[in-house]
Amino acid sequence: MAHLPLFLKGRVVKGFGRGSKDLGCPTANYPREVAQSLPKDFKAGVYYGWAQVDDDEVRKMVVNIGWCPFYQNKEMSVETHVIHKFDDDFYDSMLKICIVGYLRPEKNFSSLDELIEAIKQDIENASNNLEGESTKLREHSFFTE
Ligand code: ADP
Ligand code: RBF
Ligand code: MG
Repeated sequence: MAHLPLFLKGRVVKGFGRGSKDLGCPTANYPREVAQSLPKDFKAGVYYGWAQVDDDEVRKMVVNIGWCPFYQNKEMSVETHVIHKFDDDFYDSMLKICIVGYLRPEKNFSSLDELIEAIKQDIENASNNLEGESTKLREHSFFTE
């Protein structure tokens, strides 16, 4: 996959307010500038890698980059689900991510349940793939500088 690994950082902003949290999958949204800063030919889809909220520990994540065909967004968005149970929201925190690998293209679904099922599977695949990765990127100076 071209452009990987890819490092991104930015403040967490309010997203679409669709209640992804209620779907069991809150997604920390980046400001539009971050999406606009991606390489022009970056392929939309679901990716996995490492994430860090402020100077917290580096954790596994899945990130959806694209237009969400299920909702037909007008603008490309970058939303990260950190694979960890947080006690509180972290809006306005600095979120750093390192995108390590590609999982699948964005898809349309005929029901919300199918979207939720797909996301659950993504989280499992991401977690498994990251177990097999070397820790080099997780320990990259990007996360400590
Ligand atoms: P929004 O539409 O504002 O993005 P979400 O329902 O997607 O709302 O919730 C996202 C917010 O939930 C994040 O900005 C963050 O503050 C919080 N949050 C809590 N746990 C997580 C997590 N594991 N991954 C991502 N965001 C989380
Ligand atoms: N939206 C889609 O329309 N199609 C998808 O295939 C899709 N896959 C996603 C995979 C993951 C891991 C995550 C976190 C989100 C995905 N979304 C997808 C975006 C989802 O629609 C979005 O998080 C909610 O609409 C909240 O903004
Ligand atoms: Mg969100």
